[in-house]
Amino acid sequence: MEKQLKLAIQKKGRLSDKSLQLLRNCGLDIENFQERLIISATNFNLDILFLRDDDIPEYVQDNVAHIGMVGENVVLEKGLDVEVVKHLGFGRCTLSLGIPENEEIQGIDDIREKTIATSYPNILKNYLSDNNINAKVIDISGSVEIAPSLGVADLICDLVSTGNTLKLNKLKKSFNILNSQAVLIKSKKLDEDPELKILFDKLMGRIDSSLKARKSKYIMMNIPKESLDRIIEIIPSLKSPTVLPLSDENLLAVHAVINEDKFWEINEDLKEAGASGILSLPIENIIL
Ligand code: PRT
Ligand code: ZN
Repeated sequence: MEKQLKLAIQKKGRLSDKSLQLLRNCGLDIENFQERLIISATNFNLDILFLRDDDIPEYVQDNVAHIGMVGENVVLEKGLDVEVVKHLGFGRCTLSLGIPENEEIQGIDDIREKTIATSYPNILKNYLSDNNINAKVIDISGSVEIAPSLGVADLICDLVSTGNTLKLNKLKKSFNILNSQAVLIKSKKLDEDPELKILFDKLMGRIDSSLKARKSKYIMMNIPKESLDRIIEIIPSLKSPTVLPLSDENLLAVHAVINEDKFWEINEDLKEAGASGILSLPIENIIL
C-alpha cells in the first residue's frame, strides 16, 4: 500500500478554516469533515488529523503526524523538538503585555517586581530572563484578561489581534513580546522515509505557489505607446510584462503580476504615466 503523509490541523478554532482553505487552494480534494477525527484527501496521499492546537506540536514531535499547522506561539510555548518549515501568513496576532487603562509603562524596566498573568509562561519567562527582569509570572489557562480586575495580577501577557478584548476589560496594549502567525511544522523523523519525503516536497511546492499567489495580483491596463518605457520601470514584473497591440495604434495593452502590498502605490504611478482602464484580478497559483 502507498504511504500516506499525515498532517495535523486544528479541529475547531481560529486556524481551522484557513488551514483547510490553504489545502484546498493547493488543489487537494477534502470533503467536509464534520465530526471525524481523520480524513483523507481523495486526490493526494494525505491524511488530515483534527486535533486541539495545543496537542499538535507533540503529535508532530512523536511523528504520529508528520507535519502540522499551528500558531507559532503554541510551538514556542511547548518548546518541543519540531522543525518550523514555513510561515503561512494567517492567524496573525501578537503576544503582548496588557496593562490597566489608567497606567503607563515607559519601558521594560517598569515591569520589574510586577505580577503578570499569562497562558504563555514559558515564552514570558524566557523573555524576562533575556532582559534581566525579575517579575512574578502566574500561569492561568483561560480568561487571562480578568486577572487584573480580580486583583490577581498587575498586568497580563496574552494574545491580541484587534485589541477589543483588552478594551472590554479596561486594559490597553503595552509592548509586544512576540509576533505570531500560523506555521507549518515538521517531524525531524520525516526525512528518514524517502516515500514520505517525496510527498512532503510535493505538498510544500504547492503550498509555496499558493502563498506566492495570495500575495500577488494580475493587472491589465491600456497605455499610450510612448509611455511603455516608463510603465515597464514602474512594474516590477515576474520576468517581463506582456505587451499586446490594440486596434488603436497609439495604444498598447500591458499585463503583469505585481505584489499586492505595492498595489495602490503602483496604481497611482501607472495613472500618472498615462495608463487607463487598470484592472486587477486575484491569482490562484504561481508556478515558477
Ligand atoms: O480548542 P483549541 O485548544 O484547539 O483552541 P484554542 O481555543 O486554544 O485556540 P484558538 O482557536 O482561540 O486560537 C488558535 C490560534 O489562533 C492561537 O494559538 C493563535 O496562534 C491564533 N490567534 C490569532 C489567536 C488570536 N489571533 C486571538 N485573538 N488566538 C487567540 N486569540 C484570543 C486571545 O487569547 C484573546 O482572548 O482572542 C482574544 C483577543 O482577541 P482580540 O481580537 O480581542 O484582540
Ligand atoms: Zn488550545
